[in-house]
Amino acid sequence: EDFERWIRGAPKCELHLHIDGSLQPRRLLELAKKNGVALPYASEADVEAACAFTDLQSFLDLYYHGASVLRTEEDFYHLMGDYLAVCRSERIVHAEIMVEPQTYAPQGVSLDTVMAGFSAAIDDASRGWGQSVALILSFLRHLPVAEALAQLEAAEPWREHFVAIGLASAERDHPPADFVRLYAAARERGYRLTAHAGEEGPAAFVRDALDVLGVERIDHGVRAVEDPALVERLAREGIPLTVCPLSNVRLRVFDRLADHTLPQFLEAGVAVTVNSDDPAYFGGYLTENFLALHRELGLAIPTARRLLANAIDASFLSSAARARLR
Ligand code: ES4
Ligand code: ZN
Repeated sequence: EDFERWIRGAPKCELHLHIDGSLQPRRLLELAKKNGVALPYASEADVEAACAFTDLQSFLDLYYHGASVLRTEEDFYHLMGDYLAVCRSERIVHAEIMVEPQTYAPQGVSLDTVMAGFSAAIDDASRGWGQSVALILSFLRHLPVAEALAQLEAAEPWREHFVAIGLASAERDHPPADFVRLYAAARERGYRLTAHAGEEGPAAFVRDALDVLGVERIDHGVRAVEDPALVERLAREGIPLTVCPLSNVRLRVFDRLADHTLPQFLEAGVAVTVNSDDPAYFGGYLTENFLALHRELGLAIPTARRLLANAIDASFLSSAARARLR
């Protein structure tokens, strides 16, 4: 009761959110109808029933199918606007949001269409209630590095909107080393660097994301526990992990939240943060992730305060902007 009231009111940062993962079932069905995209779901309940995933790939199949309903600038405006309205109501004062242009390319949707809609929604939220947003240009690792490099080039007209690059999608068979050239090019252009690693992939992928790609923070990283020396290194070097508890349970990284290794990382002094990943598909936004940790792992207010502070420190904001959030 106390915890719930406190976490709802506390200012929070979200560092790991795929904008397509915030596509709500109601909006998905509405856009599918409007744009004439056939979906095997007739109701919101049908979509929710399809969210019983067996692994990352079974989720990604639905996720990319879902994102294929987005076609016009207005569609992208609503997608971003819906999520930023959640930020306002949940007191997520700063959000770092992954945008994945390669997801829309098969439908022939240009980056100009995508970014015109997203940037208009962000302008409205920032002028409307002072919402703070940073975008992360995220690449799909199941596609060739040459395509990612071409997309990085194509994003140049929108360069000022992106603070960092990221790497998402199927981790198995797509190791960090495949993307050395992408990360070198992005570093040269002044992007901050993050990547998914150690979600379904092994601890070695976390190490390679650090040593081969040079990332500053790790998305997920939970399988780093399999290598105690690596956990110690994450703590020593202050490498943050953007952990997504409800995502990990839905994608069967852990059978139950009670099995989650977040407490071990905290105990080891790793800068863990809590995030929602794909909240429309995984059963809850950021607040719900904290509430689930409270219920299933006994997360209490002092530790949750540490997690919230970690997220401010781990953000890609300037030091002045981070100081204002503290
Ligand atoms: C993702 Cl949970 C997760 N893992 C990897 N890639 C993703 N894209 C969207 N959600
Ligand atoms: Zn993710």
